[in-house]
Amino acid sequence: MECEILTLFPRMFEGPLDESILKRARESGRVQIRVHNLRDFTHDKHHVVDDKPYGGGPGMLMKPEPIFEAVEQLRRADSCVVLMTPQGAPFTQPRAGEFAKKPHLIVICGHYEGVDERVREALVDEEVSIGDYVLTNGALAAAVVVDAVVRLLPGVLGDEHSAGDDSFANGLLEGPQYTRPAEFRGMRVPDVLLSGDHAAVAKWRAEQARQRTKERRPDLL
Ligand code: JD8
Repeated sequence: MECEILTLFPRMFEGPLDESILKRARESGRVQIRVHNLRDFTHDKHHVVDDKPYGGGPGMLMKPEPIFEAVEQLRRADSCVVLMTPQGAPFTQPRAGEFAKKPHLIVICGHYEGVDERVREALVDEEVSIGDYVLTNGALAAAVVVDAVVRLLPGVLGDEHSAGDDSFANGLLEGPQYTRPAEFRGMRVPDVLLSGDHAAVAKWRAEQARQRTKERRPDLL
């Protein structure tokens, strides 16, 4: 997969995309992620990317020209153009799976109070939001989307932890998990996990997952 990120704050992506599994995915060539500064797509002397909203109101909007310039320069016939916005459809695991099938993603991070509506009308295929809380801009949201998508690409996760085992992959939360020691400060690991009975372990885990989901996220059942 190839992925272009359009932002006014390219450095906000340096940490998240350069560590751990995403770092290995990039180094192995399974994904190419390029972060572009929208300011580089301006032509005026002061590289202006924002302007006041018509009709008045607080704050500034992103001007359409730099975003159009960037998308028109980067897009191909097979591109999917995604806009991060609080008004977008909820970004969910099924949606991550759909994005993972696209050969080319262009993710536009909004900034300021948002983007000129003509960006949506003319350029954007999908508008998504990562949740019902207010971020200062779309950059961290875009990093979340890219993380969730890249780990689903073939070969990115080793088979030690395949994406099939995840919470949400089966629509349930994961139950409790333990590692050594078998007793820690008087707290024991459940006997079934030490029993070596794989069928009993699977049954226990399924029960625990269901119970935890019922308690914490009944909306998922
Ligand atoms: C894009 C600007 C901030 C939004 C005024 C200042 C996503 N789940 C999410 N929460 N917030 C965002 C998000 C916030 C953004 C932008 C995404 C661009 N802002 C603005 C409107 C109200 N603040 C998001 N995805």
